[in-house]
Amino acid sequence: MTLLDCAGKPVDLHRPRVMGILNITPDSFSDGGVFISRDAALERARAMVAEGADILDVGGESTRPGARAVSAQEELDRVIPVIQTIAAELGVPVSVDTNKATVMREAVAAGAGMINDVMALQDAGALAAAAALDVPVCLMHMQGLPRTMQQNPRYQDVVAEVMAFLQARVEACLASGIPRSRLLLDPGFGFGKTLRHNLLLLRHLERFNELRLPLLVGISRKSMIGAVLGDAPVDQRLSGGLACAVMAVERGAAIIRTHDVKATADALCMAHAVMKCEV
Ligand code: 9MG
Repeated sequence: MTLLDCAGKPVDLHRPRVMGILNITPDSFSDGGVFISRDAALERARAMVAEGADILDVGGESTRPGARAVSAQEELDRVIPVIQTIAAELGVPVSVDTNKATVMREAVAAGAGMINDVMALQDAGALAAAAALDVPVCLMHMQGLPRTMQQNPRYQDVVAEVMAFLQARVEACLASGIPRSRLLLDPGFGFGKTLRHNLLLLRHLERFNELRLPLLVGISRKSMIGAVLGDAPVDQRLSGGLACAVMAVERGAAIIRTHDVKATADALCMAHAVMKCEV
């Protein structure tokens, strides 16, 4: 499966694609808790598209370790006006980053063409909501919940366990009427994983190809990069993120979710040129 139909906006996965992150959350912008306006979000979205974003992922609830949950209404108030505006004005598909059934429905009605769910449709009503919406869904693995997930993550074999979880979620989707052609998988870097778990997942990412679904990977600016680079602060993690992005596409990742669109698009373009060059 190499073509995603995101509500009429196709994404061809014959080459690695870039998903730009547009977080509409107070802790995502250093603005003292004031949400970005619709205009500012549109400007940022336009800039990411100009830099090479193939999809924009709009989220209204932070999933960082320790983040507090927000109500569905709060999330709707944050994301719906932004999705309406950018879906109407820009040619690229908009993905909604949510685990709530109501937000999925309203976001798709507002123009979103994809669902990115870090809870892999496990929340109440999410499977049924996604089944009723004709858009691709990214199922991500997480051990625990964002508030506590980094307290003591444990696995016997992280790669096998994450794969088994994703396979079980694929089966749940199929049983609910979501076809394979609408599914993507994500091992969930940083979600209930130690540094070693994250490194093992990236090193062995090609094993996930056994599940025969497109892989989405998000490592951009995450703490695993900071840890490897000697406590590098968030604004010093770009090179590490690019190295991880290239390793991920070499191992089969189809989409890289990132804050740093231009640099990632260039790195993936270079990696793809090397990967497709044959004697
Ligand atoms: C919302 N979000 C934050 N990190 C993410 C990741 O690694 N993957 C996906 N699919 N979503 C993420």
